Amino acid sequence: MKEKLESLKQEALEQIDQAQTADDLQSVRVSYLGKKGPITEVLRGMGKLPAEERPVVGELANKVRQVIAEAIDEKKAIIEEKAINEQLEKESIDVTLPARPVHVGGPHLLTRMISEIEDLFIGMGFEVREGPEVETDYYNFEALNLPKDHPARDMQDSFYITEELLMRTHTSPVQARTMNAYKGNKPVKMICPGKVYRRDTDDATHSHQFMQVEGLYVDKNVRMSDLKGVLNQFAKQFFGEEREIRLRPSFFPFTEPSVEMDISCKVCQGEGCSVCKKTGWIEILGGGMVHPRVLEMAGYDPEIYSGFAFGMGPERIAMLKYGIDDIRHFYTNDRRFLKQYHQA
Ligand code: 2U9
Repeated sequence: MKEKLESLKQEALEQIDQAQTADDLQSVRVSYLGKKGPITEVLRGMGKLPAEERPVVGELANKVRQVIAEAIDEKKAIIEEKAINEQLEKESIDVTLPARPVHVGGPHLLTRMISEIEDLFIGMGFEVREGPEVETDYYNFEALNLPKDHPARDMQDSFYITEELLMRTHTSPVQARTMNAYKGNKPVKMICPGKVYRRDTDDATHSHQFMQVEGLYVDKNVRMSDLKGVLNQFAKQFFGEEREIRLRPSFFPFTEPSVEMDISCKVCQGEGCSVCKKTGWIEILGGGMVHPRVLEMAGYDPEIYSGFAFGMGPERIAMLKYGIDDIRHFYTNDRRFLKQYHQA
């Protein structure tokens, strides 16, 4: 019996030694130490042994069982460690590889233009206000001296939602709403940047949706010279100290008199070139003294109050500043275009 146990032990240790996987070990465990295994069988058959041999064989069988179990546990730890090492080897990271580029976004060129314009006007005491993009016919047209029969109200020119509601065609309703809210008895000094909508066919210089920044200053004794001073300050700070401005007579229904402002051409210093169409001047905005009827409709007495207003298109300004030849670049989001104007 002793020899049998001894040879079982040797056999099991050899198989443990040869085991490659946790499964191999498990089958060794089942076949040698399981309920139907040879050691259990020896223990079961002890009853047939002479009484004096029983404790010796019993002790030996338990010892063999213990040796095999310990050998299995030891080998199991070795196999597990090997598996972990193999996995670590497989998953190791080459820290010397160059990192994948991270594409960092930044404010859109138009967003930057608008914040620069805002900063300059805030510096001159203007506040920034915003308003709804879906407007009533009253605030978009009527309150701005564009009566029912005015050609600008043609259904073909604006995106109407109902007879009374449309996508605003300019940001001027924000100014009209602000004056109304101030109830005709306090000064208004504001600019309003935002999106506007017109039913146009998109091409290099037209877009059915574009941006505007408009300004309004209403107070007692506001004059045309104040408009000229503010716009001159803006033009010099935005385009460069060396730029000159000039005002030309123009017409808008909401201002009287109305003007358009040009800046001297940077490319030819006023000599005349292809950029300024040989005039030496480039048009950048429109403005004028708020029409007395507009003041009146908003609750301001035109005998006491006067004001100036102006409007500009940030796309046009950016196109002039950076020589961009197509307004659609602002809206098609081609990263090759956008990233040229990224600023950290
Ligand atoms: C109120 C009264 C008057 C706003 C004005 C302009 C002249 C103007 C255009 C320039 C290019 C818009 O971006 S653009 O298409 N705007 O020329 N805008 S005066 O006048 C107002 C506004 C509100 C209550």
